[in-house]
Amino acid sequence: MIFSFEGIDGCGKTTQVARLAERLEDAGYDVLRVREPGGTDLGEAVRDLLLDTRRDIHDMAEMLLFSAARAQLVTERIVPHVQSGGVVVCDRFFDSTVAYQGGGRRVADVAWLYDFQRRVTAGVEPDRTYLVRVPVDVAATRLSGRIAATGRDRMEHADRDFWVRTSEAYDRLAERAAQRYRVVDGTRPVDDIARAIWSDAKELTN
Ligand code: Z5A
Repeated sequence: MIFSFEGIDGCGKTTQVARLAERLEDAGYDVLRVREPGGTDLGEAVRDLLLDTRRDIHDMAEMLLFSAARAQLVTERIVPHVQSGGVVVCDRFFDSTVAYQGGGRRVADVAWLYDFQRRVTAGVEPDRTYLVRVPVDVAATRLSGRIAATGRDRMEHADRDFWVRTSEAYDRLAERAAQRYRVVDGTRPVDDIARAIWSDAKELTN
């Protein structure tokens, strides 16, 4: 069983990834929690490349780097864990590339990119994806404290239109893959969101 969490930066998905992973562990599941890009030696090195503000990365190269990190993560960690009966909770998965590089950067046709991602993961896809949805300005406000403290990473230098396009791309993905997606209102209190997600996840794992 694979769960993924999606949404624009600052939507609160990492908070919810931790909550769901805890609930699953308490219920006795063997849980692998991973983030993208990252989760493997190669993936963490690619993450450093992608987020480093000193690097000028072409949009197509960016898309391929996110995809390369994902291919490694799927083969090295996700597939073995699922095969041994465990549950995987992903902080982002291939929908991030479709939304950010397809919708935000407009690097390639979204339908083509979606299809390409199925090849990157050799057909592995989440059983459930939670889209934590917040308005772009709410997300920006939430991130402002961290940005003031540590500065923006390379991806966070994009302008507001990029975030709006990315957010809209997520909405289209959630419509297109409605069976897999559940959209949650990320402006609600953390505990309420966690409860709604657990109620759905519990059903799915039973
Ligand atoms: N990216 C891409 O372009 N293509 C891809 O294929 C992939 C990724 C895989 C990864 O950055 C960047 O790479 C990201 C997308 C891009 N870039 N951008 N820009 P990352 O891994 O460093 O970060 P992230 O995944 O985007 O987000 P994050 O920093 O982990 O934040 P979050 O998961 O959205 O939110 P959070 O950490 O749970 O919460 C943010 C703040 O809000 C924090 O202060 C919380 O306490 C607060 N919070 C959380 N929930 C609530 C609620 N419900 N109410 C009020 N406040 C809340």
